Amino acid sequence: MKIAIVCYPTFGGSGVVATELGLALADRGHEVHFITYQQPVRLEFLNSSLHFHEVNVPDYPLFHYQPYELALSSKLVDTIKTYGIELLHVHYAIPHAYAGYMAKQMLEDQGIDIPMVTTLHGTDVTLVGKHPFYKPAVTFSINHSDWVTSVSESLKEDTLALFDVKKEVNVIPNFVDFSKHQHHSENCQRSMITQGDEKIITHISNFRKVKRIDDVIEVFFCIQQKVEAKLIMVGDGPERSKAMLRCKELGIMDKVTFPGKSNQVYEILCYSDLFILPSESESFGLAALEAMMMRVPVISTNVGGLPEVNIDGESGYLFELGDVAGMAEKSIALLEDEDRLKQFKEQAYQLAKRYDIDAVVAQYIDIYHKALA
Ligand code: GMT
Repeated sequence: MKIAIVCYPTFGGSGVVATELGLALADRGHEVHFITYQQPVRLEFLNSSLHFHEVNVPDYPLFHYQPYELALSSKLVDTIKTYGIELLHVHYAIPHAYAGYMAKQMLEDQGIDIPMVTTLHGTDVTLVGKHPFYKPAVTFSINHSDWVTSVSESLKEDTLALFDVKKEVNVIPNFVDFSKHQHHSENCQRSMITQGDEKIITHISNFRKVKRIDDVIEVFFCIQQKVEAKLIMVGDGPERSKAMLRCKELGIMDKVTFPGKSNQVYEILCYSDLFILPSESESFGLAALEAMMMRVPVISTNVGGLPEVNIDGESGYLFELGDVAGMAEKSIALLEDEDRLKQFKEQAYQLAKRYDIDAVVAQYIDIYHKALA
């Protein structure tokens, strides 16, 4: 199949899933064309099966806002025609499903029928999409997609509750590629971060408000009072400088590192003992799944799709939103009990296997065949 993928090219979960899916499709003999404003971060190389087409938005002083959707839909029409693309898969409804629908209409006008699959990732529904300014356009785009997928049962329920959806929403979860990252589990460079017996706690996110970065810091503050530990805060975003300030106020800056956006996520997870994700909303929690694949137990809230991924008492623990004391108490108990920690690490790894790439990519391919039929 010749497939066009539209996604955000950044470190965000939806961009990572879209890129890893495209790479997996190319591995399985399909021709994949990424269409976005920048080469996706995980798309390191291009070849005859993997193409990247940049969407340029020319600056024009008349426009207060430059029309990205317009440029994207024109680029889609052009690329789909030039390469004979058979199917369009858009990740994140805003504005991709909307631009995709426009491209479909323009192509239909020229006698070309291209099916569109829309994957909903989370904030395109739960935070941004439901805003009255966007809701009519998001509802329309979902209802005019040929096939719709969501990354968890929880996101499907939210979508059906928040929008007047006339389409079936198919759950296809996020995934991880065990074979690709197996080598990251060997020879962990723990001495890069600690010389002693300190435990290593990790958080990875885009540092948006929804991630409750303050809670990560507060939980760690309690942990380090009882257990020798270090905290690694991977990623960047609006809450990062506030988090650094809070660490200074609490006098723990020497125990916390902020490496920023990193391509070494798996290397860091390799030597991590615990992963903290106290999000206010999380449609799936790809970062938690990646941690589990790397044998890192997860301390998370029980919101959104997180209880589908992180199994309470097995791969980690789940807490009510904002229960910092509870998170700290269970983290300390786990970190102080070497045998239990070892058992949780193994259980996290085994539970992550439910989301191995092969089974999940097969579900997408199945949807593509149905869309083409
Ligand atoms: O987590 C983010 O804020 C980024 C966001 C995105 O769209 O890039 O992630 C969402 O999609 C991921 C991939 O499907 C999910 O694993 C994340 O849980 C989801 N984030 C939220 O719902 C907050």
